[in-house]
Amino acid sequence: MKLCRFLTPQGTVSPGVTLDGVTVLELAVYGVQTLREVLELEDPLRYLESLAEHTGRAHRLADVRLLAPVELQEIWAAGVTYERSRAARTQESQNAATVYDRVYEAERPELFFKSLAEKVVDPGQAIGIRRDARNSVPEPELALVINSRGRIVGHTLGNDVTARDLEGDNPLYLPQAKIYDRSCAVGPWVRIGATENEVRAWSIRSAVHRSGRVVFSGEAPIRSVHRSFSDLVAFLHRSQVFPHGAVLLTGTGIVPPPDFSLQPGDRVRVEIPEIGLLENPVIQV
Ligand code: DO4
Ligand code: MG
Repeated sequence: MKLCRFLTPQGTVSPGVTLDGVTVLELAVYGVQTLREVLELEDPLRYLESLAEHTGRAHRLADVRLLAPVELQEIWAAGVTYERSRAARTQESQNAATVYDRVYEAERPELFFKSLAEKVVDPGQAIGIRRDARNSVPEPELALVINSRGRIVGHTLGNDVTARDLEGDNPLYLPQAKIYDRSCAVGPWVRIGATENEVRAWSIRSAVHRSGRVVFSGEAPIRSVHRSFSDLVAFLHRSQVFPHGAVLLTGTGIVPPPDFSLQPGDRVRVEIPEIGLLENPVIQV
C-alpha cells in the first residue's frame, strides 16, 4: 500500500493512496487533508486497506503531479552507515580520515539535519549542485517516515545531494556540503506496512543520465546498512521531540568514483522497486 501527496487536476493538494499503481485515490474527499493524519493513526495500513472498498474520487496517475510526501516534517539524515560510504570518505578526506572509522564503529550514529520540509524538492523538479563546488554527487538513500510518537510508519526514497569536495576539504564544512538550495529530494511514494526485516531484503539502485547515456549507475543491498533502523530512530529522538514527525535518510551505499561530478542537465534516478522511483533533473544553484 503506497501513500503520496499530489496536486489534483483542479489545483488542490491532497494526500493520496494508490491501490492499483495506475490511479490515485484523493483522500481529501474522505476528510483527510494531510499525510500526517494518516501517519498518526494507530494502524495506517488497516485504514488504507479499508478504502479499497470505496470508489471515492480516483485520478489517473498520468493526470496528477506527485509532490514530496512531506508537510512540516523535518528531514534528517544518517551518515557513514555503509562500509562503502566509510571507504569513500576516508579516501577523499586526507585531513580527517579516522573520523569516518570512528563514526562507523561508534555506538552513537552520525545524524545531521538535512532540510526543512518546505525546501524539499518534489519528484521531477530540479535538484541543485553548488556553484562553488567542484565535485557534487547524488546520495541515493532509503528514508524512514516517522510519526510524532517516534514510530516508523513508512519508507520512501531520498537523495542527499552532497558537495563532496567541501566535505573532503574539512568535515566541519559538512553543513555547507549538505544543506543548500535544492540539495534534498524525497518521494514520491511512502510504502506503508513493511517490516524492517522485509525492507532489509530490498535493494536500492541509482543511475545518472547525461545526454541520453548512463554515466554512472550503482546498486546496494539495504541489508548492508550496518545499524538497525530502530536504533537510528531512537538516537534521533534522544532529547528531541518531533511534533510533526520526521523523515530520516539512512545513508548511502552507492558512491560514484572520485572523478565523477553531477552536471547541470543530468537526470538522477533513485529506485527501490518495492517503493517506486524518484527522478530529478540537475541545475546549478
Ligand atoms: O559523513 C558525512 C555524511 C555521510 C552521508 O551522508 C552518508 O553516508 O550517506
Ligand atoms: Mg548521505
